[in-house]
Amino acid sequence: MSVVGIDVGFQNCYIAVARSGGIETIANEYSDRCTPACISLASKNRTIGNAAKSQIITNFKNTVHGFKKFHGRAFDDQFVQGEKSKLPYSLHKLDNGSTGIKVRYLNEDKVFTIEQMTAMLLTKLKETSEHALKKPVVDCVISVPSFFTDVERRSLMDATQIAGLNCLRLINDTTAVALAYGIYKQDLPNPEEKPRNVVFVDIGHSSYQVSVASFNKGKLKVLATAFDPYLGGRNFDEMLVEYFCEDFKNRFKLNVKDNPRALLRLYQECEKLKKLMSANSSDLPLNIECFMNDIDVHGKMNRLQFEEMCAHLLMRVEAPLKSAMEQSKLSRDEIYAIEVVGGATRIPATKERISKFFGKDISTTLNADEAVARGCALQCAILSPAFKVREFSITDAVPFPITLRWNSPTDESVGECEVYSKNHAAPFSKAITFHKKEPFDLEAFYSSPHELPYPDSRIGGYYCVNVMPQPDGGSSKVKVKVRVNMHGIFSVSSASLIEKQKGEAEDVQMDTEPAVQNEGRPEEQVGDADWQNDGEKQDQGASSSKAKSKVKSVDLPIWANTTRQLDRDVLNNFVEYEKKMIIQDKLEKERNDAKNAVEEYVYDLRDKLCGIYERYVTEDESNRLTIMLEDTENWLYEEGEDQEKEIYQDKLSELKKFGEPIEERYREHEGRPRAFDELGKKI
Ligand code: ATP
Ligand code: K
Ligand code: MG
Repeated sequence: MSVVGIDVGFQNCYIAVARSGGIETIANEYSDRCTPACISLASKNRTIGNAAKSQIITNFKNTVHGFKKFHGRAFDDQFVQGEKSKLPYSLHKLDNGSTGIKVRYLNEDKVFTIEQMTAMLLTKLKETSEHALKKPVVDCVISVPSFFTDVERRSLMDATQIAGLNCLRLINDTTAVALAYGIYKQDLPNPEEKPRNVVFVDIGHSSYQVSVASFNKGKLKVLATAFDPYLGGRNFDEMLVEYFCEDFKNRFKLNVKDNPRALLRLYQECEKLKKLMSANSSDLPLNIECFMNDIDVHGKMNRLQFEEMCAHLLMRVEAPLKSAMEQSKLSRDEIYAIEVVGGATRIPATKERISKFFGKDISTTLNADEAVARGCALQCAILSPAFKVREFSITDAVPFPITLRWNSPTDESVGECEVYSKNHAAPFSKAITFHKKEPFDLEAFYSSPHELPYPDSRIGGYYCVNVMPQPDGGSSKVKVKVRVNMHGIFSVSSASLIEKQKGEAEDVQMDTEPAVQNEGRPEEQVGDADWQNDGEKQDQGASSSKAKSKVKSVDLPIWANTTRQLDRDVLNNFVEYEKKMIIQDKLEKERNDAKNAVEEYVYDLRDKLCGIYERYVTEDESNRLTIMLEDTENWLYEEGEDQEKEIYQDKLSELKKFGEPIEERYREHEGRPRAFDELGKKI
């Protein structure tokens, strides 16, 4: 099994793998450890990552980026609508109401779902890791913002399936960072000692997350999480862009916002300027040649100006820190360290704000870009039976409280109960006992919609069927198991009818007050009603197993209806389509490689004809070949520009028929003394 951790960022993705030497962040084919979350669709193929990023301006309508937070969101969602006007590509409302992305692909208009877009990105990251590990990659752990709700997580899980990955765990960004921080620490307090409390801060391109975690030897527990899902580096870029749009309007009479290409260029330049300002407080120039209408523009900015301009953004740094600390019930002097990661924490003013809040220096002992991916790989290694890693238990926290509501069609007894409070340990299973004479409905939802960064608080509906009265006409005891699994996804995982055994005391529990007990046993899986690809084996953080009382239990089916999850058939179609696109990309790459091979051969042979081969060709031969090479070169720019792979291969063999005999003559001659040398050395 493969041990791979993937940080799927809004802007930047990183991969870490476990190799014999330990956890290693790997580079892609551009020797870059960062793969941009960017996909460019074209008439013959798609390009993903670095190559796609370079198409953002040239192919802006079909180059897709900044879509991570559309997962699980309806097209009419306020957030989606707000983003839509800022995107260079088009969004499209899908039949089921969710958000689609409309592009030109293979010379056709095509709408992809968000799951498909992320799957494309994952395909690329999968290939990069396969290349590094030199073996197929299926199992992995993927990071997710801690504030992602059930629907968003399910949507991301669908994407992993489309890409052919088996995601063992969706791990919260800050939890991955905490793991990367803690697992190698030799000096953590013993289990019976006071834990070490550390605050983790991750400010990325699109969002800001905070968590407080406590560490003892061999374990970490997330005490609290807080976030500003809409604050990240891109907000700072936007401020700069706004400023320069205004500036260029005044000084150059340019309407930048009317020109998508110019606007995209301005975004790129402003991001560069922002980064430069992190290292330099003096006036810095912003110059763009041939910006719009053949006009070169120039402007300047310094850090102080920038900070004033972004004061309202910087003010937002405090709230999540305050919230996380309040939830954790710790005082500031009980905090051992504040560890910051994520690109936007490099803005000096964000760091200052964090440091000021705690009244102490912040630590940057972790790699700001790679810590999330490394944490993911470590979690994958822990879950992998094939990989030895020190024992380390991770208890995460439920970010939003979850309530379960129930009712029966006829007896109209409605009741509800908060099954997971805020910051409840996760993953975690619970059992709830009902006394029912007939099938009943369960409905799960987030208890406090006002604090949810998502417009819909519903999680799912579940119908518990085959419930009948006892032979004596009394209520049956139905035990329903619910859980928040390894991915942070809620489910009603099973239901069973507990048949009363003789002598057992009559249970007096009321329907409206179900017994909620904590279960420490591993969960069995419900048939096809439930989430299929669940890597969870055993919940952590649960108490020890309870002694089983002497009862007979009969499994009951549950019909689950989870909001806005992809239909199995649709998902399978997407899996097939992704495979097709992978093949298409491969064929296109081979075709291009074949074309490049012809071109390279032409240049190489031409060079050598007047160089090292000169002594081995007659003048006649050389002239004939030179003409041939020139013809081929012209052909490549004309009718040969866009041909099938085989045509290029034929062209190359045709040239080689003439080129190779010369090469052989040359080798034979040049090779003789060398072979002799080598032989000489051996003796
Ligand atoms: P998210 O976590 O929101 O999904 P991400 O993981 O892709 O996004 P990161 O890679 O952590 O985001 O951070 C990218 C952001 O950090 C960008 O806005 C980038 O401009 C910013 N950034 C990177 N380096 C610097 C720097 N030296 N100074 C200021 N900002 C920087
Ligand atoms: K990242
Ligand atoms: Mg990130």
